[in-house]
Order: sequence, then structure tokens, then C-alpha cells
Amino acid sequence: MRIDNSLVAAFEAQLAQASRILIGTHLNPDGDALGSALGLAEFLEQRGKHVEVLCHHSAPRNLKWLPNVDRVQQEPSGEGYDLGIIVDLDSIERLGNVGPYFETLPTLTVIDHHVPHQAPGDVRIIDVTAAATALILTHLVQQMGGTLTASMSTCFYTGIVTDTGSFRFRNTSPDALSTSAILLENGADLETASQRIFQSKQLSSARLLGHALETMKLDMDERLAWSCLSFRDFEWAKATDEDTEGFVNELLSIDTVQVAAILREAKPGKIRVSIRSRAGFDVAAVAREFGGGGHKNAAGCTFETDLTDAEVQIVEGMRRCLASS
Ligand SMILES: [Mn+2]
Repeated sequence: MRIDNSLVAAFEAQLAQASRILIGTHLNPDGDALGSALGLAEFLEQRGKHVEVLCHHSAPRNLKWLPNVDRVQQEPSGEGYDLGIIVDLDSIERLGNVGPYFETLPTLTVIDHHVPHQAPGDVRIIDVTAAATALILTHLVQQMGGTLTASMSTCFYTGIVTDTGSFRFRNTSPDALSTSAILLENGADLETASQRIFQSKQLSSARLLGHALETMKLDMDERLAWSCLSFRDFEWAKATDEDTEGFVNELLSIDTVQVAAILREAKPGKIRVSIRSRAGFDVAAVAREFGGGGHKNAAGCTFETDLTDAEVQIVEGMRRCLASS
């Protein structure tokens, strides 16, 4: 992949005019959001710029090890910024509380790989075929003659490994692999990234997952699987809703299962449901029936009722989904 030379030139021209820069990324930041923002910040500092990184939320537990993660702020430290750069962001609303700081800046650059819902940005470096924003940024740094330091390489590698699901998802392109190789050559810390992102489950989470698997229910020739976690289960495991991240994929990883759901009553009276499916089954349609939404193979909805009632409704919806596809 090569970024269009005219886009690189336009970005260079913006940088030439700027000395104080704000970088922003989306709320609930993932590895690509923070890796992209932090790696870019270091590159711009090589160019002698004053740079601050803004995000609505601070880094989640599994990304707190990222180089220079402490520089992520919830508001700017001063005034008089002349350029904003937002990364890995498909809509300006997802900046959350830091959005207003970008609206008043004289110029804005967007660097992203989502299908864009909105069109802000005086310079837009967008490639919807790129596996990660960090992949675009690695090419940008190379084309602009920057130095890929070890910390930048770790940040960008984290973005790529996160967004490709450890190089398992369909977006894992030859470019994602060859660029990752370059980042490793430049000192990316693969081992820490692997350990901290994919192998640092909390004990409370492991306990609750064990319970979810043990009490799992199956139907329709074991093609449908679901599990309910009550408020009492959360108390027993000393777990929070955040600890259930990825549980539903464990159910879907069973070879017969085509549609799976986890129902969580992390707080009494509020049931959050995550639904996942294999290729042919549209679970977003199921979620929409109950006021939720999402993608075809990954969706969710919320019930304000008791757990049993929510279970009856969602299982009925999933049965219909399986039967009609
Ligand atoms: Mn991304």
C-alpha cells in the first residue's frame, strides 16, 4: 500500500503551518485507537511540534502498558492549538467529551480506515481497505521520512494486532503482515503486546466464564447456545460487566454452534445481551427487534426486565433467526 503523494503533500503543508497540535481518538479506545494516537504523537514530536493526545476515556486495563500511555488526557493543558488530527474515528460524535476542543481548531486532519459516516477534515487520509489505522500511519511515517522508533513500532503493531484479531480476521492482508514485520524489525514489543492484550484475564473473569460455560444451554441440534449470568453470579465471582468481554465468542467457538448469546445482569433490573453468529445468520435483525443493533454477526440489546423474561424473549428471537436462514 502507498498513500497518494498529493495527500501526503497536503498533510505536510498543514504540518508546516502548525506548531501546537491536538490528536484525538474515539471513546472506549481500543489498541488501534491508542496505538495510532500515541505513535503519531511521537512522530510529530520528531518534527519539533508540541503535541497533546485527547480521549474521552483513559486507557483500559489491557492497554495501560503502551509506551507513553500516561500522556492521554481528557482535556487540553492550554490554548492556542492550530491543528487537530483525529485517528481511527468514523464519526465526530465518538470523540465524546473531547469533541468540542476539535470543533474550534482552524484546521483538521482525519486519518482512518472505517467507512466514513461523516466528512469532517480539511485533509482526509482514509483507506477503508486498510486493516488498521496504525497501518496507514506506519506508511505515512515511512513516506514522510520519519524514524520508526521502538516505542512507535510497538504502538503501531498493537493497532494492527488488535484490529486483525491477532492476524485471524479476514482483513489480515499481505500488507498487514509485511508491515508488521517491518515494525518488529524496528523493535515492536510483540511479547508484551501478546501477554497484556490477550493473556491477562482477571481471576474474577475466569471464574465467571467457567460458570457461564457450565450453565450454558443448547437448543436446535446444538446450533443455538446461550448462557445467563445473574446479578448473584456477578457478586459470587466479584466480577463486573467489563469482565464478560469475549464470553459470547467462547460459546460461538463450539463447532456445532451457529448463533450464541450471553445475557448479563451486572446491575439488578438491567439485562444486557450480546449476540454473535456465523456467516449466514443475521443477529443484528434479532437485536433490532428488542431496540438494539449492531452488525450482521455481532449485535446487542438491553432489556429492563428480569433475567428469565429477557431469556424467553431473546431465545425466541434467536430460534426464529436460525429457522429462517
Ligand atoms: Mn481501527
